[in-house]
Amino acid sequence: MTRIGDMKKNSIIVIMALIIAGSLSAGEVLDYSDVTDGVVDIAVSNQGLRFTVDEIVVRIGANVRLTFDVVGGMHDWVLDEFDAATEVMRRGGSQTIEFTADEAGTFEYYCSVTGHRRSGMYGSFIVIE
Ligand SMILES: [Cu+2]
Repeated sequence: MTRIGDMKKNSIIVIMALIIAGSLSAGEVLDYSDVTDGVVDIAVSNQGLRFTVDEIVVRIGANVRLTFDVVGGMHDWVLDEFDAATEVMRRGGSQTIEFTADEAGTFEYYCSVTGHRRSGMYGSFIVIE
């Protein structure tokens, strides 16, 4: 193989690595720490074995209304510390749950379908004082 051929191959590998890295960090951060009364409406979906939201920040005492839409596969959204969980739903499923974030700290929400949490289907739920 020529040197030019090797360079082409290397640049293709670099481009593919960048695409993969980009898709892994697709989740967004939702910061509602400035909301001190009323309801915090949060929408989460999935992209393969990832939630579309990586991190949610709310103020302590926030009344959270979270809607989880499943766009592919079979998933749920679970946050143990606040007894908050949707049912396991298939593609097209949507459920809205409500809970009060009455404890400060950093908690982890996840999908309880076998293997999904380990595969990266989780995020941080941060409650600040
Ligand atoms: Cu899942």
